[in-house]
Amino acid sequence: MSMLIKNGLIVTSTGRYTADVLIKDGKIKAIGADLDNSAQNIIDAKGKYVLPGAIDPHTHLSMPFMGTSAQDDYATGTIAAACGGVTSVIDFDLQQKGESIFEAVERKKSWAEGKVAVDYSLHPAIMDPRPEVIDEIKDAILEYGTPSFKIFMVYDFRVDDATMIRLLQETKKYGGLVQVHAENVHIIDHLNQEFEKAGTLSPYYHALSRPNIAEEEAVFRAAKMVEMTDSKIYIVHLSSKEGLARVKEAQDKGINVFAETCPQYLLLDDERYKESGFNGAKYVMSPPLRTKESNIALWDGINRGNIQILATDHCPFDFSGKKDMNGTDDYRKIPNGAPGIETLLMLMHSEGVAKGRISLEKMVDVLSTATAKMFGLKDKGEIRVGKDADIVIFDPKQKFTITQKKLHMNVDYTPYEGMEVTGMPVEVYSRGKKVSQWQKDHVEFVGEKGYGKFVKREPLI
Ligand code: DUC
Ligand code: ZN
Ligand code: ZN
Repeated sequence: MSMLIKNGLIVTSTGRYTADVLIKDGKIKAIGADLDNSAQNIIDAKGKYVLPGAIDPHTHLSMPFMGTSAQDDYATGTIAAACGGVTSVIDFDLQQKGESIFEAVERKKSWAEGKVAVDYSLHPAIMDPRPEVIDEIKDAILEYGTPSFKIFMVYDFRVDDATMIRLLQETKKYGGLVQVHAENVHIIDHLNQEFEKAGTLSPYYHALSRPNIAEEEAVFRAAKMVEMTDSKIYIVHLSSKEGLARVKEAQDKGINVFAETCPQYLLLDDERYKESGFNGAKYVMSPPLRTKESNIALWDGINRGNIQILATDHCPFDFSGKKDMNGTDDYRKIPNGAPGIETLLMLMHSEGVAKGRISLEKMVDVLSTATAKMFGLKDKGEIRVGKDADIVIFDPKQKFTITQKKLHMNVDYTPYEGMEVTGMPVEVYSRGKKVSQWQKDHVEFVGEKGYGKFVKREPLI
């Protein structure tokens, strides 16, 4: 099967140029001017961008959490991904008590089988750090193809600082990476108790219970452990100006601290918790939305290179039935999380590139190229000969008004309802196979459940 994409503007992390792209057997075979027109399928991409598919390295598909489960499974979540121009996901795989890492990886792979519509990998989350599990880190990096490991500094399943140090040392030996959800649990516990005593438990207090300083302190502490072990760490969903300042401070000292942020921390702020009725629950996620000051600081952090990656933290729960299941009188019982996988690329283009906050090349870097490098996806992340043909044909002029009705995520709301975006993915390819297509006023899934493959990642050296 061969395909030729003609006349598109190819965008890389460092530049852009007009050329044709020849695809054979799922790979990019040639890039150049006036390439062989004998391909079976010829697509004219004049006036469009030819982008590498976005990679979302932070999703929680079907994750059991707070008495329920994140609603998108591998089918609905990756169909939504495909429709949004996301052609790879790296999903969190929460180790259960008593499980080995291998068992956790195999369990989650079995959930994906026959369902997953785009390629995927897994980050094991270490939640039961028995000595034999720490010893298994080597095999996870070198054999299972899962070289990055999530840990939480909060929640009941958090790891303590000593475990974190051991994990940093162990991952360093073999080319692994620790990813950390950085919030200080004691600050949060204390404020939860104060708000309980005062009877102030509406959604807005979720944000007040997890102040910027809780993130700042945890980022600082994590960075100190990295300094001590001469290792490296990746801060997931960095949300605050203060947390960013600690990331930058560490980086300026030559400490290997990397960071990711998400569209919600760039585009939304804590005023959302004050929406009428119980609407604020839609934005109950951890860390919470911050102020506009943090939004601005994070855009700056991307442009200065302190934040290397954009991800979604896609973790959807219905507003009716899940968010309000137990939490109408108590923010602590509202399942934490929000949908975002399908809106990642359109928001970053419209709010980022079209509004002049980031360049097109920066967008490609933080959504694809840097992500593939950070996480060892050697065949992904670039429009380059030899790479997988994971390609988004993107129309920078196509308008779309975001509404959950026209999206595919298995949830009853989007935080961006009613927002008009400029620029949409109009054709999306995964290893050369078309998986989604713009049709009149929305994107339709045209791929196949079960087509996606588990991608074994490389050690991260
Ligand atoms: N935060 C969320 O909001 N949801 C999933 C897990 C997390 O850390
Ligand atoms: Zn988290
Ligand atoms: Zn998360």
